[in-house]
Amino acid sequence: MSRLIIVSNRVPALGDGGAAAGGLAVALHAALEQHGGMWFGWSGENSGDKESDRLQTTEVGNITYALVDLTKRDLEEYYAGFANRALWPLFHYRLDLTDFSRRDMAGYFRVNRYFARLLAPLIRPDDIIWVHDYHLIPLASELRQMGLRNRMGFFLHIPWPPPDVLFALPPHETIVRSLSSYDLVGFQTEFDAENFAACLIREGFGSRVGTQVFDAYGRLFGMGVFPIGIETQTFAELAAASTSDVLVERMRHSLDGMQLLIGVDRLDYSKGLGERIQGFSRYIETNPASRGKVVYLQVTPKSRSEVPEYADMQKEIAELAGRVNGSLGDVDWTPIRYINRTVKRQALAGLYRMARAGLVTPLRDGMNLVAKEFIASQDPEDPGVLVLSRFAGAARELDGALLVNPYDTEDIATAIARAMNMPVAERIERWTPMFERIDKHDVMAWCHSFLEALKRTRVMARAS
Ligand code: ADQ
Repeated sequence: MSRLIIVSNRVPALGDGGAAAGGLAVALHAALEQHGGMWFGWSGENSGDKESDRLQTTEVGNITYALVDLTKRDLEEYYAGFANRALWPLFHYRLDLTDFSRRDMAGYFRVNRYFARLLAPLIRPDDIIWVHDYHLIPLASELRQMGLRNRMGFFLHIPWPPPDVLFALPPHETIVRSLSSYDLVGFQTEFDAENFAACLIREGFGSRVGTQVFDAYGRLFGMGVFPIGIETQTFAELAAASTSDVLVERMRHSLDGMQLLIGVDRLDYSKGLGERIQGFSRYIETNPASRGKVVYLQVTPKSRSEVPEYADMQKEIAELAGRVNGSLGDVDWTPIRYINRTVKRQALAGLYRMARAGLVTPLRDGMNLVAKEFIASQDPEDPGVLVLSRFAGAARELDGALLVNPYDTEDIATAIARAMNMPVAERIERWTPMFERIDKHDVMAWCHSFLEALKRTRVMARAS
């Protein structure tokens, strides 16, 4: 069997099967164990001004971890710069937040070339290479220029924008051309795949030569839709066993019979936190009977604090939650509990299960795993209701959720009211098919289907 080479910007902690890093890491570890192979990426270390070509390799069973440090400049330009201040906002349709620095752009391509230079000598001719996410789009074209002919796949975890948004990015053609160097490019939803095809075709960069096959820049390559899943059974089991968790017990005790609404998101402008808090506030204003009866818990670890937009938002959201509590709360009732910390998976599963409603209202999201984790964690006899943004990839699959427009405060408020008053029979009817779906299409199935498609793609591309 061919070895599998996984390349991602961050590599999860070694040797724990990825358990600490969540479902995606667990699934990729399982695939690596099955094939044998290597996980290559940034070590997470900043080497300051010191450039080094030193690879840190560790063997754990049949998996090699190959990590590289990046310099302060590399991190500023490649990671905090082009990846997180140009590609991330633009791919989430936020042209207003996109920074088109040419210096960062050059750094992004330079670091991809550097990764390729270190990776290429480690690759054997029949290895299969699977590259993850927007940080590493140019990797395959760099490897091809170094003469590698391996099967290479790419999966984009975030949305792909429509042509008019993408074309605002100065190097948009280089980005599209880079993707044509892969044999298979995978997206989360049909919408993303359609947007990508439209970008390719509208500017004449390439043409469709089969339902899922494109001809561009002298290469045939496949495209596919692979909605990512979670470890559904693990979450369901953790949730069912969570009554013994200390944090979950403390939460239950503190609720003292009040109903819980929950939101769990990294602190990121794509997650729609401000709009969600406004929607909750509107719900309380328009449903006076809910005062003193409900609590909204928002668990939000800080992320990417080195990017200025994130530091600003940190302040904005904390102030907004404080203002709503100040104007709506009472001496014995704080409507919003806003906490900036990570929570262990068992506790998270228990909190999801305790909640009458899960609020997942991103302005734009590739998939959104929290939506699926919330569904997986529910009590089948008394499930909570998912209030879900129509602009999350998960909305394509979770059709028993109450779908909302996350920009519309009234819509969020109305959906919360509906969720809080929904009879148990309707909750079960909505929840059951959603659970069955995410159980069948879990993260292991996702990983398997991408790899199977990647193994088939070249044969298909040649034949068409
Ligand atoms: P993210 O933008 O990080 O992922 P999401 O899919 O919601 O978004 O995943 C977040 C993960 O972090 C979840 O597993 C969640 O449980 C965890 N998490 C969040 N807050 C936490 C907290 N306070 N404590 C502990 N854990 C917490 C990107 C894309 C998504 C896509 C994923 C996977 O932006 O659209 O779904 O990749 O492809």
